[in-house]
Amino acid sequence: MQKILVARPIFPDVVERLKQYFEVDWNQGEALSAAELAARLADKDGALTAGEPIGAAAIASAPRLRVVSNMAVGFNNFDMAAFNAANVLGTNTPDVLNESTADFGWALMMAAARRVTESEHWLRAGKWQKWAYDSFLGTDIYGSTLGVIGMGRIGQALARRARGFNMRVMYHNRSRVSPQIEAELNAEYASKEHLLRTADHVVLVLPYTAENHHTIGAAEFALMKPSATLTNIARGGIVDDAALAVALRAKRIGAAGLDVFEGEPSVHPDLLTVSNVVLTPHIASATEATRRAMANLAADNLIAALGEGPQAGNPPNPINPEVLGKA
Ligand code: 8YV
Repeated sequence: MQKILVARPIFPDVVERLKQYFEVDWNQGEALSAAELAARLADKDGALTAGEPIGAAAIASAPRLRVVSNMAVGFNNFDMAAFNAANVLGTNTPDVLNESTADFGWALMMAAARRVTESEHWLRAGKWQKWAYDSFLGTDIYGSTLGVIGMGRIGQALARRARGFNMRVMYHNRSRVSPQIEAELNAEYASKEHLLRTADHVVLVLPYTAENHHTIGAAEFALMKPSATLTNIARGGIVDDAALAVALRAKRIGAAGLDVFEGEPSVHPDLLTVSNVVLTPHIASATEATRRAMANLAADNLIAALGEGPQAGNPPNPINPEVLGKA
């Protein structure tokens, strides 16, 4: 039997499925250090990860390794050059999380714009003595302008929901989406600068790459409307969190909603002391149904890539299909 590592706790029934095909080494404890991960990969043919960094050192420690299946759509934790050099396949879990993640983008954006968590903390602290005309004034969503940066599958799902809020939709992306999709979403392409100047609510849904590290920082906040909100459901590192805390505290922008952070699970301490930001612990895809679908798809990819099961040899979501069959 081939051997696999499941690098972290996931749904036990999905691990049971994997056990039908493989000898499974399941880490049910704390996150593995890089050294522990390398040691546990040494005799493995495949691995299931969910954000664990897999780079040249981890791959070098695993001479038998043929596939690493990430339970996530984002795969910035994989060093794809190292995967390609060693003919290791990477797989991810696109599509199954589009709608839940888009829903959560709206939840964060609306909570930030309408000061939901900030006012709740105030209420819980026993500070609600009377109604006041100027208590927790926020920014309207209905009839406003949505600016989506990153118009991939999740960005499109998010933009599609704007119709019910009678919003103007602008987007910025590496390349324009098709005229059909623009028409369906009623979305206009804009430069990043024009979008930042114009949008009332900016939402980040782009993949993290080395090129877009801190692509939203002090210079970008200076372009935005003072009432605008910024929502990040993409990746930490795209936003300069220290500069964001400064902009929020100075009311340079109105509010922010953040589900992802540079260096998470650590959160920049300055963000923790700013009131006009909603902070959540990377849960945009976290519904029971979606996380199950992601786990099962990650298992499907692993099983198929290692030549087992009904899709043997044809994993549904190869990131670097060019290495298939080479290992
Ligand atoms: C994952 C995500 O839950 O899919 C992604 O890229 O950010 C989340 O849905 C997280 O990355 C853990 O794997």
